Amino acid sequence: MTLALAEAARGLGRTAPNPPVGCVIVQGDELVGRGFHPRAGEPHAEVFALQGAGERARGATAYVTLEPCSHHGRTPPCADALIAAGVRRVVVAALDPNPLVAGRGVQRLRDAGIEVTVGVLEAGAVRQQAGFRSAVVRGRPWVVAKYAMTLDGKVAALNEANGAVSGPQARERTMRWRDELDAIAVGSGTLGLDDPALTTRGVPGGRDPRPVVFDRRAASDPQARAWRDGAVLVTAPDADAAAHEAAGITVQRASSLPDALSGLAGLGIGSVLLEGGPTLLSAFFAQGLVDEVRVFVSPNLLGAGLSPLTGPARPMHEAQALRDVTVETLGPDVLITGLLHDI
Ligand code: AOF
Ligand code: ZN
Repeated sequence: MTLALAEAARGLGRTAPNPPVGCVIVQGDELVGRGFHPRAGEPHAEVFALQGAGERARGATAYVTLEPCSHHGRTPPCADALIAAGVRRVVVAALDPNPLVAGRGVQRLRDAGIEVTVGVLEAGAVRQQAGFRSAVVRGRPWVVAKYAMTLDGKVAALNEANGAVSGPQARERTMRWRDELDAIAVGSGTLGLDDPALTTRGVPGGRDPRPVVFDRRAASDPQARAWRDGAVLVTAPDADAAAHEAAGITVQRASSLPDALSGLAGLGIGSVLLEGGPTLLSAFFAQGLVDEVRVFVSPNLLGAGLSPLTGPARPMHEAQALRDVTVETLGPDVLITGLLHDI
């Protein structure tokens, strides 16, 4: 299953609105087939793994990171393909929350006499599928807030737009996240100050996330670098976005952040990397819309500067505590991650 999860990871950031899924097929102690779902509309992981295995799938065990599908979507049911290939046992990491599947895939395999085990490395699979599962179950994307701060808790110097807080390894890690998440979101303040490219750089075979700009008044420059193909402007219902529309930008109108997030899920966005700035981050945190936090802490001091969050303030006993916390050193920087919601 670890291999199947590694296969699935190759599709991260490329499969929305579908999940990243991996499959390996084992005959005796030999790995005879492997595959992953490359993108929506293309065959599922099981199909590629079965193709690789050929006749050696007969009597074999298939490890799949998601319950094999039982429905005819853009592609035919994987459960039927596994049955037709003569697979003897199927090991599944997590059930598919898609109401069209939801246990029916496993049932169909069992009805055909196949031995099925569910729940192997489930937590890792569910985390890997967070974007898909969040969109299906909650109707909104999985939101990952990311920032880098100094040892005195500042994300930028005063009156200075650019200037990196953290080192090259932290930057490299951020680029990997951009490659793996469906969209990258910033507020209009960041767009105006930094004119960020919001692209993935230095990741071999990397692809760019969909830029999403939260700009309530639609006052941002429609010529900014973020407005490439697929970019989304999130703005108020009554904002004048004519210039953005004329520039071919997708305009998503919403009267609240939860509305905006459902709109993004409707556009097929399952996961969002929220990169700031402080106004947007604060609004998301205040409304309980951040699901996961990834923060770099760097060993330097500014004395004064911009804080990652601007409020509202909480008393200590109401501080938001992260779960499943990880701590990792990346060169001189420390990466702290954790969850605010379960998936
Ligand atoms: C699997 N293996 O590799 C994936 C699955 O439109 P379709 O045919 O691509 O079906 C999409 C749905 O299939 C998706 O919403 C999810 O429920 C499941 N994805 N299932 O057996 C895979 N990607
Ligand atoms: Zn399938």
